[in-house]
Amino acid sequence: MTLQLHFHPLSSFSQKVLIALYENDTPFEPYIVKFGDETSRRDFFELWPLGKIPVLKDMARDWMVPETSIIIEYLDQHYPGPTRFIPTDADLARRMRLRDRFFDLYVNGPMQKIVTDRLRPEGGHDSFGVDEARRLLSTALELVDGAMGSKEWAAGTEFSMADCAAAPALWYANEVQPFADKHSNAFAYLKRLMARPSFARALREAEPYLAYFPR
Ligand SMILES: N[C@@H](CCC(=O)N[C@@H](CS)C(=O)NCC(=O)O)C(=O)O
Repeated sequence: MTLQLHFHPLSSFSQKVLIALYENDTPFEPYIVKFGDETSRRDFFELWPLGKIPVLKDMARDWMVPETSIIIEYLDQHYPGPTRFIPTDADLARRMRLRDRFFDLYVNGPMQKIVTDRLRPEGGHDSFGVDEARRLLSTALELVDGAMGSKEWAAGTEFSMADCAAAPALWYANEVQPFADKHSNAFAYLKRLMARPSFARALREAEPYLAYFPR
């Protein structure tokens, strides 16, 4: 098969790319990266020394593509389908990219900080960093709530790359800092994302691994 995705079903950034692939029924060969398995870990670090999943490999074009936003732009350019992820208008595209960055950096980022701190060994916790992450996440959720009162999707009326970023980021954020009561617009947006078949499928596929999520 032309496309290979190196990923893990539980990983929020992997889900961001899975949504893009499932939106357009883009065929790909799945390679699950198991960081706890020495061989799998070594193989993946050989492919991408930074060790961040997911990574897309395009065997037909001989390209290795890391970084979720770059992967989705690559898919949009070389494997387009009915759902387009980048608006054609340059100003709208830039605004959409800002939202994609927002969800990656200010929702997914602090959410990951909170989750990964739970996995640290006794004595290795970073409570200052976690408090800071919680404050950043609260501000970000407040901004999402304000923005989503009048919009269906992050960039307006069309589903885009920013929604691929938002879906797993908000889903996991709601696990670590439930926001249904405080931010009803943001929560209604999360519900719309969860009803989207592409994200519903990614969530279903993550279910068998949820026991590994540190609650
Ligand atoms: N900026 C990267 C972030 C990817 C990322 O942080 N992936 C996490 C999983 S959700 C990861 O690989 N974590 C493993 C680690 O940091 O050791 C992207 O957009 O692809």
